[in-house]
Amino acid sequence: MSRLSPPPRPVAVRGPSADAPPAVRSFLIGGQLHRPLTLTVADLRARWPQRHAPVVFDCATNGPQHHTFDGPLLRDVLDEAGPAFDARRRKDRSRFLLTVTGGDGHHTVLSWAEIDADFGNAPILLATALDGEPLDAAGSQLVVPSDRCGARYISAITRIWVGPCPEPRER
Ligand SMILES: Nc1nc2c(c(=O)[nH]1)N[C@H]1C(S)=C(S)[C@@H](COP(=O)(O)O)O[C@H]1N2
Ligand SMILES: [Mo]
Repeated sequence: MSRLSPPPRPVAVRGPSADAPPAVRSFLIGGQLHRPLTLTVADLRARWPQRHAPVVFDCATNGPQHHTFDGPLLRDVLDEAGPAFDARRRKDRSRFLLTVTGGDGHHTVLSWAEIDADFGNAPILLATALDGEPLDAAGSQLVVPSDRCGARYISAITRIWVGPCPEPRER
């Protein structure tokens, strides 16, 4: 064993991205769609009309949260992706589901009917800004103004899946 201690490590270890611009997060919209999409927050801002939503939601651990969000309607974005249902048939649309997944794996389920103008017509957003701060680096966040609780406000969205509910069968 050497009595010499190992040479000190360099104090400031600069990663390869130290001088690079922050990574631009993109997320996937896939599933049973005619036109799957890969989008950034900048795309969400540039390609669809923006809504503004002051919201309050309750968190089981932190209590009530007050925020404002900006961003397009989830329905408008998904309309461009083209879910593989017959858009003229309400019963066909009413069988579709969505999952929204965050960067930490937290994910939630919505039904198509929640956002469909013929059913729940909920103004659910894909946020481009939180309290006026752009979400380009953090990633988009799901905004569910009609929810009392914050658990579906999925942040750092990485993936949205759209597809039909499997046909229920008797055991
Ligand atoms: N990706 C991701 N999004 C999430 C969560 C999470 O754990 N992961 N927690 C949810 C919950 S429980 C709440 S109340 C809201 C707000 O949480 P925050 O106050 O910690 O931001 O974010 C929601 N979005
Ligand atoms: Mo929460």
